[in-house]
Amino acid sequence: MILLLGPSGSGKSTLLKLLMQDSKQKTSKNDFVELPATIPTVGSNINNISLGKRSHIEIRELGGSMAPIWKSYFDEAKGIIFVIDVSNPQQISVASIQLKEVLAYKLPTLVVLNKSDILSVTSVNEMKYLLRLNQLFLVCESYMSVVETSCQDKTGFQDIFKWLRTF
Ligand SMILES: Nc1nc2c(ncn2[C@@H]2O[C@H](COP(=O)(O)OP(=O)(O)OP(=O)(O)O)[C@@H](O)[C@H]2O)c(=O)[nH]1
Ligand SMILES: [Mg+2]
Repeated sequence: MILLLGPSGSGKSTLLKLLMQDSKQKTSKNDFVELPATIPTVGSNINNISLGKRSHIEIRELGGSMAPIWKSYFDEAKGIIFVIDVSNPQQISVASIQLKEVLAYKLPTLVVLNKSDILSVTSVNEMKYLLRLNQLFLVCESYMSVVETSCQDKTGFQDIFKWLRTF
């Protein structure tokens, strides 16, 4: 089981829905998609993602509002996808603190810089700087990967599938 974590509204449920759709029927990058409707996740949201050749992986989203009890799920997890909304500078300090807590578990972790399609006053590079991603990478390089994504045009989706196939 892979845990899908990150602050409220960063796009976890949206990503999960679209990954599931993509794993069923092949759509290509830059197919501009209408984002599926989501509501804030209360509790958790579990889905099986097919990875082809009869293999699949279970992904469990825990809503951002459940952050105080995320840690009770870490024992069962093989890896973590941590989703950050890079268009939201107001949430960056929360995201940064949560990410450090998550990385302390030393599980394979994919940091997803989502909503890269939205032009914000703070650029994606500035967000990376504010998250101290380079410094974190120096310490956590052996188990941490980073990908920029957009659920709007599926940027980065192939990299997420590639990471999932390493389990
Ligand atoms: N433009 C844009 N909007 C996105 C993207 N990903 C998600 N959204 C929107 O962001 C909002 C929140 O998305 P959710 O997937 O519900 O967020 P969540 O992380 O599951 O939130 P919680 O369950 O409350 O923790 C929705 O309106 C989505 O349509 C993206 O890549 N680009
Ligand atoms: Mg959700």
